[in-house]
Amino acid sequence: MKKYTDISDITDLDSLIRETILLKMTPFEYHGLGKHKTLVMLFFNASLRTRLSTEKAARNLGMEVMSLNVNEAWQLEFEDGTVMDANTSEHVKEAAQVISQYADIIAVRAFPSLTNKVKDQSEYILKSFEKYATVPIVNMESATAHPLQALADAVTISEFTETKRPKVVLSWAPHPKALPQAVANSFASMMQRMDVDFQITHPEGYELDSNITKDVPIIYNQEEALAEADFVYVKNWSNFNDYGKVLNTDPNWMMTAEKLGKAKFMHCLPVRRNMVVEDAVLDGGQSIVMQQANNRTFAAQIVLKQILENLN
Ligand code: SN0
Repeated sequence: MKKYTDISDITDLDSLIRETILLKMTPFEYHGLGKHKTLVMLFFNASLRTRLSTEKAARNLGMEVMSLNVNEAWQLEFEDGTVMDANTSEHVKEAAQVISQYADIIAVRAFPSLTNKVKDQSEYILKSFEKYATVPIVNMESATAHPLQALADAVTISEFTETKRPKVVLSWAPHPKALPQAVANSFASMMQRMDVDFQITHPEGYELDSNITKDVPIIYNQEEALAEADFVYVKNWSNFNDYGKVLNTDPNWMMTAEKLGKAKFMHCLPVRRNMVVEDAVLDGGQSIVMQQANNRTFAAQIVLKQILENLN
C-alpha cells in the first residue's frame, strides 16, 4: 500500500482483513518496523477514537507520533493565486512540504463544510496534502470518506459472521446536527466489496451519492429492510441532495431493541443515546460497538504497516 485515502487503495480486501485479525493477536510483532519513523497527525476537526487508536497503532509499530490541531496553528490557504490579505496566514503548499520534512507519513482529518457541496466533493484539503506533501497520506475522515472506519467495520463483520452470506443493513437515524455522509459512504463502498447481502434504509430524499450506492437496494420502509438482518449499522447523515440540511428528525427512525431483532448492532461512535439508538440497545448484548472501536487500532496498524513496508 502506497497511501490510504480511500478504500479503493485496498487491492486484496480478504487478505487485508485476514492480516488485520492476525496482527490483533500479536500487535507488537512489527515493533521494529517503525523505528525512527514519524507519523504526523493533522486534525482540522475533533477526534476521540481516531486520534487515540491511530496513535496507538503507530506506537505498536515503534513509530514516533506528533499531533497538531491545525486550527490552533495558522489558518491555511488552499486556493491558488490568492492575495492572502485576509485571515489565512500560510499556504498549504509550504505547510505540506514543511510537515513532510518532519514526517514519514502524514494523516489528515478534515470534515466537510456541509454548506458548499462542490467544494466538499472536491476533497480540496485531503487532495492538497496529497499534491504538496512528499510523503504518503492517510485519511482520518475527509469530506466524503472514512476509510479507516470502514476497514475496522469490515474486520468486525468478518469476526462476527456466523452465516455464509450475512444480511447487513445500513439504517439512517435522526440527529439534531448536520453530520457528514463520510462514514455511510465508506461503509456502503466497503459492503459492496464483501460477500454480504447489503441494503440501505433511510427516509425518502435522504439518498447518498448514487455513484457510491450504485445498485445497492434502497428500502424506504425501515421495518421491511431490517427483517432477518444479521448486522444493523446505524448512522445519521445530513441530506446529500438538499446539501447539508436536516430535513427529518422523525424519532420513529431511532434504533430500538425491538426493531433490531436478533441482529448485531453497529455504530462508529460517537452516538447520541435515545436519539440515534435507545439505551437498551447500547447497553444490551447485541451491541458490538466496543469491538468495532477496538478494531480501529488494528485497521490503522495494518495500513501503517503496509505503508511503512512500501517506503523508499
Ligand atoms: C462525525 C461524523 O462523520 O458523523 C464523526 C464520526 C466518526 N460525527 C459527529 O460529528 C458527531 C457529532 C455530534 O455532535 O454528535
